[in-house]
Amino acid sequence: MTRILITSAIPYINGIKHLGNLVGSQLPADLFARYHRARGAEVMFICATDEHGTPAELAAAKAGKPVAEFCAEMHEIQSKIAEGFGLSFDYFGRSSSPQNHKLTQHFAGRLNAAGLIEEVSEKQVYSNADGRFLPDRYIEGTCPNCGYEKARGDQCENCTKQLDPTDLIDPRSAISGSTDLEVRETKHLYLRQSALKDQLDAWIDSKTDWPVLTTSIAKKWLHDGDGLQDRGITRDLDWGVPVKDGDKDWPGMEGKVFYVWFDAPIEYIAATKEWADAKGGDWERWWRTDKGAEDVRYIQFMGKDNVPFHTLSFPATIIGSGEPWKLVDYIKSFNYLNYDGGQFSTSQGRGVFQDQALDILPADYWRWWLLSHAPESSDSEFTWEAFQTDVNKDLADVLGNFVSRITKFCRSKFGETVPEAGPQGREETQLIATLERRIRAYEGYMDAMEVRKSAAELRAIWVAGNEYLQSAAPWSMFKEDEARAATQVNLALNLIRLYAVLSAPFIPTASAKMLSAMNTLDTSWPDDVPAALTALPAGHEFTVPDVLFAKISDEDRESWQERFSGTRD
Ligand code: B3M
Ligand code: ZN
Repeated sequence: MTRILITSAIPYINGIKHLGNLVGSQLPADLFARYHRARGAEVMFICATDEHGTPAELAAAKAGKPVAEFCAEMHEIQSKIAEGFGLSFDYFGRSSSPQNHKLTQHFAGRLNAAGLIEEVSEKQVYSNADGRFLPDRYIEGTCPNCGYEKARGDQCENCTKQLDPTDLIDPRSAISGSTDLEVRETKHLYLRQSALKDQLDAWIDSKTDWPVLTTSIAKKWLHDGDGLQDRGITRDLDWGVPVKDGDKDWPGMEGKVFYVWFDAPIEYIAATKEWADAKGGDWERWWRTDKGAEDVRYIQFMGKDNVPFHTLSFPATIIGSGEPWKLVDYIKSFNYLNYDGGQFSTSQGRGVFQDQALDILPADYWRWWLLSHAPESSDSEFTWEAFQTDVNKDLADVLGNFVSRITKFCRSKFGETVPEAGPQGREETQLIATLERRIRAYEGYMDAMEVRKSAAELRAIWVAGNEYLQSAAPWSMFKEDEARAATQVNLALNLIRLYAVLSAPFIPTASAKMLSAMNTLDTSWPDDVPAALTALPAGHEFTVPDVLFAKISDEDRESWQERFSGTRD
């Protein structure tokens, strides 16, 4: 049996995420996890909250809570929201877990033993007003690479360049805004990524099937300027994984913690151990190539700003450890989703946040729209008009209408029972040929993780059924040839089950409703399309479902547009 390990970038704990975060990692990861499970693969789908670093400290301070308490609460909130969107994680871990502390310290110990850690006495920004060193995100300033004025000390979100705080031009404290900063001496650990440059370069070169968005970002950081730089992996913070050399203390590193981007990807592994500890499974057969993971296919999902860490830094940790850990096989990365002419922004509270989205509409509406507009080849844009138009057309007019029309018609003429099918005519043969071609194309796009093309193909599969119904018109046929109408209805009712199975990765709730209305537990994949269309035999009872998708009215659209035009506090 095929085994597929899927990880989604782990969202920061600092607050509720917007829809852009959802479509850039967790949602497509869920799409493929559900698809591969439906195709019979054994899937391990892992996500977690990213709880360390300055984002967590800053958010906890803003909420007036101790950081550990803030993280525990926010983890619960994010976990409920993920459930609300139907994200089918096998485990939703926490990077602050004891498992991750231990594993992170273990990797640091291995890297040190391999001579890949350097102790560097460096100058760091100290804020006199705040009475502390200001790492990463505690400092804002102008990006030396692109001139963006709100670059953070760890990375410029405009041009994706990884930065060190001292690189910033005109730096200021993100805590107090103070510019009374001075540079002081402090000791830190560096991961000697440069020593692994050739290995990483060859590894990236071997990934000829990766999206260009992924490899071009990796190549840029490998070759631009002076090439791949060593990275500081420790910080002067209280909250985080204490710096240790395996299980031994690290002289001179007392009171320091590992940098959040060092421990966050390790959490993919640690969360699988959290899963094993909580549920009693074997985590090593997913992660250790000496313990069964050599035949696992490992796929990561993330937004483009996370790519440098996943193509270079995390692989450097894995390769540098000298241990047989599983390396990623495929990295699917995404551009940004914009909001109504600007950017979604967590810090500025701009756009629609995940809790608000679920407040106004069921998850499937969002899942369908976001996935069918996934920012794959370029940034894409959410507008309320497009959302209303597409959802009404695809979900209500095409799929919803198909289901409601045929179940109601059958009820009125044959009762809530699948009628007898006679010999098929030319229209049925044509429909089945179209479905076969399109279903194989859909599988091809899903296997290739082409999100938009998969959605377009699924839509076309729905449309084919609607067109068939339109031209077969059993409601007219019934008057002249009842047996022929029965054949058409039999086929169309079977098509509802088929649609439920094919659509479940995109719209799991509606699919479950369709299956339950069709009174079947048969979710088998249509490897053989004609056979799949006889799954519900004559005499099989069903019920007419409630409306699957209500249309979004102009009034609703306008009121949401108004409500989400400003910023959230
Ligand atoms: N938390 C950034 C983000 O949420 C970061 C991802 C970590 S993946 C190991 O976009
Ligand atoms: Zn920049």
